[in-house]
Order: sequence, then structure tokens, then C-alpha cells
Amino acid sequence: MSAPSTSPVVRVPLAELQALLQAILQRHGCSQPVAAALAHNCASAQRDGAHSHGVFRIPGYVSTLASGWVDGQAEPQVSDVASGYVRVDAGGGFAQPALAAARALLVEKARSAGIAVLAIHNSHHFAALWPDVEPFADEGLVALSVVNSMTCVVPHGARKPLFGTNPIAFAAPCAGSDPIVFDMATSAMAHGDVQIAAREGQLLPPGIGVDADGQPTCEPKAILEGGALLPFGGHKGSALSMMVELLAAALTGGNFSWEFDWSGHPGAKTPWTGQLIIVIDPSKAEGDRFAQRSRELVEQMQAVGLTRMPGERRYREREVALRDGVAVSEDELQGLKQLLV
Ligand code: NDP
Ligand code: PYC
Repeated sequence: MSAPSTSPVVRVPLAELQALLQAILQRHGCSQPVAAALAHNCASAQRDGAHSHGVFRIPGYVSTLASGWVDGQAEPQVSDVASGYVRVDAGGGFAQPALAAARALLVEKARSAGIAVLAIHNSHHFAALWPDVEPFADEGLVALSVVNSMTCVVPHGARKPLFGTNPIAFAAPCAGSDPIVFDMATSAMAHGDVQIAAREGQLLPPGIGVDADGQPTCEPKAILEGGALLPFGGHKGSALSMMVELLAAALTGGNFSWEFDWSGHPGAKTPWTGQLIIVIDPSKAEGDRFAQRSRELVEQMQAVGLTRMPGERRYREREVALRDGVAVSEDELQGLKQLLV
């Protein structure tokens, strides 16, 4: 995860930051519920130090809304298609309001059938994925989500980019602590982190991407301008990225990462794809034992020397932010305020 900009950092109360983001999104064409859902997501990412998907993303939302590429007023259409299956047509709007619209039905189905699927299509996802799964684990459920993005990753063994950065997020309850959560791009680095490295003038480690000639490069601009990212972990990350294309696009009715053409919408940044969320009620397996078994797993990992769980850095940053305010660079805060004018 990249560090924030080098300009001095100020601390802003979470509610104040969220209200500012909501006002910006409404000012640039989102309805109140859409702006509220996106502002909550984005402020939460900034709170947790998930900088590649915090306030850094707001100019991208704004330019996308201005381009007419996304419908900031879309009203998601929820269909109850089977005992364990909910479909949502996001109407060319954002995925987060689509999840919000279907969430109660999804949880009801997961609790009655033991498992339920939410398939969102015709949707734009421009955010971190963990905010979509973590709340299920807070309610004692296990959740897995995948979303595909835009062509910028070369499949392992191929010559040209095809896949998106295609993240996978997972959340499970754990007795006596915050849920176990991981959220990772299947590319060697998230596109947002490459953009931040380019902005900060930093070189990348080897193995992240290639330039326009397909040659390995550590220069973020060469990746962003005609080059491409690589999957993480060679053929293994590539297979996971392929799986994300199948689950998030083929299964939901959404676009594959290469299927949309935003060239007629200068300023458009948000991938128009699909998202799948699978929710499992672990009480159907062994009553209340799952969260306790999660605890045992964590303790065994710690016993063999693990000092850092996935999600732990975010939870630490969250604690500080809730106490002292959310860290935002002065430059970014000024930039945000300009978007209200
Ligand atoms: P990272 O590589 O920063 O982190 C991936 C996961 O590994 C996190 O859960 C992180 O926990 C954990 N982790 C990191 N370092 C360690 C460590 N040393 N030991 C144990 N666990 C560790 O994330 P990515 O760069 O892959 O992705 C960043 C974000 O980009 C994600 O939120 C993802 O959803 C988003 N994204 C969104 C896309 C979209 O289309 N909407 C596309 C691609 C990415 P922790 O969080 O605590 O650091
Ligand atoms: O960081 O790879 C990324 C990304 C793509 C779409 C939203 N975030």
C-alpha cells in the first residue's frame, strides 16, 4: 500500500470528511443515496489508510460523472431469482448502491439457505473491496467478493494485456477480535498504487509490470502509458484473475474487463463490469463454533511466528483515525474543497 502524498498531513473527523465527500459527489451529479454510499466507502478507506482507494479517487469519480460514462442517479433493480440467488441490475450506476439495495434480501437468504449469491451487473466499481465484505463478518457471516476492472494486466504467458486488476476480498468472523479480512488485487500491484507511485516519482520493485514494448520496467509511468501490469505470483495469480473474470462478469451478466469502450467519454475512469458476492452462514455447519475455530487458526499462526495478519494494519490505522481524526494531506484536502466550488 503506497504512502500518501508528502505534503503535511491534517486530521479530519470521520463524519466531517464523509460529509465533504458526499457534498462533492452530489454537487457533481450523484443522487443523495448514491453519494452517501460512495462517500461512506471512500471515507472508510481513507480512515483505514487504504490510500489507493481513499480520497485519491474523488477526482476520478468527478471526471467520470462529468463525462457522462456513469449514471450517478441510477436506481438499482433487485431481482429475487432463486432461494439462494439475488441479481441486481445497477442501471449503469455504481456497485455500492446496488449492494445496499439488495443487502437485506441477500442476508435473509444466506441465513435461511445457509448460502446466498449476489450477482451485480451493469455496474461501476472504483473502490476498495473490503468495505463490501467486512460488514457481513461483523454479523457472524462469511463473505467472499470478486470484481473485475479494466484491461491492464497481461495474463501469465501472454503478450498483451487482457485482464483487469481483479481483486478478491474475503471476510470471516473471529472470536474475540475484529473479523479476519483480506482484500487483494490479483495484479502484482493495484493500478491505483502505480498511479500514486508515478505521482510521487517513486520507482516500483521488479516484477510489477512491463513497458509498451513488453519489456520489464520499474518505471510506473511506463506501465501507465502504454505498458501493463503483471499478475501476482505468475501462473497462480493469473488463474485467480481469470476466475474473477468468470465470476464477476460471465456469471453476473457484466462486461469482461476488455468489453467496454470508454474512449467516447474523456475523463471516464470507472470500469463498467460486474461483481459477485457469496455469503455463507457458518452456523449451519457447526453451530457457534466457526468464530472459535477462526480464533484457533489465528493463534496457531501466531505461535509459529506470524506478527501481522491481513487487515491488521487497517484496523490499527482505524483506531488512530477514530481517536485523532482521519489523516489527509493538506494538498488533497484543498483539492477536495476546490471540487465544491
Ligand atoms: P495490498 O497488497 O496492499 O494488500 C493485500 C492484502 O494483504 C490486504 O488484506 C493487506 O492487509 C494484506 N497484507 C499486506 N501486507 C501484508 C503482510 N506483510 N502480512 C500480512 N498481510 C498483509 O492490496 P492491493 O494493493 O492488492 O489492493 C489494494 C486495494 O485495491 C484493495 O482494497 C482492492 O480491493 C483495491 N482494488 C480495487 C479494484 C476495483 O476494481 N475496484 C481493482 C484492484 C484493486 P491490510 O489491509 O491490513 O494492509
Ligand atoms: O487500483 O487497480 C485498481 C483499480 C481499478 C479500478 C479501481 N481500482
